[in-house]
Amino acid sequence: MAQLSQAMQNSVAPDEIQQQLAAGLLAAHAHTSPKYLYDVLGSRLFAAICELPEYYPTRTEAAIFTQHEQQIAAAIGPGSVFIDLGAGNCSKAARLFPSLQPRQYVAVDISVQFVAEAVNALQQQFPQIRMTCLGMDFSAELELPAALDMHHRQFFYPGSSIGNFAPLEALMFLRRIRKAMAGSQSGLLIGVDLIKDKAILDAAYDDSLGVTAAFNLNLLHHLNRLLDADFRPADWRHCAFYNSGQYRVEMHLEAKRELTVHWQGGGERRFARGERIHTESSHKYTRQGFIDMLQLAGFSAVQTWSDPDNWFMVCHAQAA
Ligand code: AVI
Repeated sequence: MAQLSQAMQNSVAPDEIQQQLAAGLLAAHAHTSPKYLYDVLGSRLFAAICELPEYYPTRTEAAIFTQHEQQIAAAIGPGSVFIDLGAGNCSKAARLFPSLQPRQYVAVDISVQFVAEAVNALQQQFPQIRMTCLGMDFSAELELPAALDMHHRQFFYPGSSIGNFAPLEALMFLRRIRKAMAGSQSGLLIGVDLIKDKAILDAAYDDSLGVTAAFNLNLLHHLNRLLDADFRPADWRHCAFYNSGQYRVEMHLEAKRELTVHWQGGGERRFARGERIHTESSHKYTRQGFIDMLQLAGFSAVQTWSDPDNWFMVCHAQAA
């Protein structure tokens, strides 16, 4: 059985979560952190997004892994402690196990319930790999158990999740990962979405089946639970577009009519018709721009692999 370490949950205390959420909702431009998109249903909806024809990042990244598997495995080397940040259903890491042959797999995710189920199933398939599961909001702080071997730590951050940080936050996050690599032979394998045509990006975040819309609107159910709020998803519409000036896709929820939302402790906010809550940004990079960021964060020997259209990039970087 995978070792499940719920005690490692270092997410902020419920009061603090409520204060942060209320502050975001009361800001002039209302906003929420994208991490709240991932309750259990949100994680399942995101897994469905990854299957959509319009959502190219998952399949493009998977094709890059397949095409360059041997070179990636050579960059990482066998016997690593493979630390999967935002592991979700663990399928991306599991695909690489036969070529990477890690000695230990550490699946880290904010949604501990979701990841624990996946790790337990995976352990049956790969009994030779020691598996650990950590429930942790690693976007805020990356504190790994002291017992975890320092040597040959290889962090895995696929799917261009780095894009959900603003560029300065992304740099700080990469620095935190770099700091967690005190031992020798450590590195980072990361997937990054690249700048491309607006029409392709718009479709990827506003698909024809409405799965991304459901993913975005489900945030309101999660907020209702976290804040004891009275959001009604039917009053809101999904809105997503590429902002070419900021090199990012933005996701918003837009009020269909004038309304007031209330939450516990007497909090409330009036939204005019058409007013929005900014729920996620997904930043896109150039190849060189991202390599520069890795180097600024203290990494070196960056290797990159891409698809023929240069839509997506996988990088491996070593701890300098
Ligand atoms: C998890 N993350 C990289 C996804 C993205 O593309 O920014 C989340 C997502 N949001 C809407 N579709 C997918």
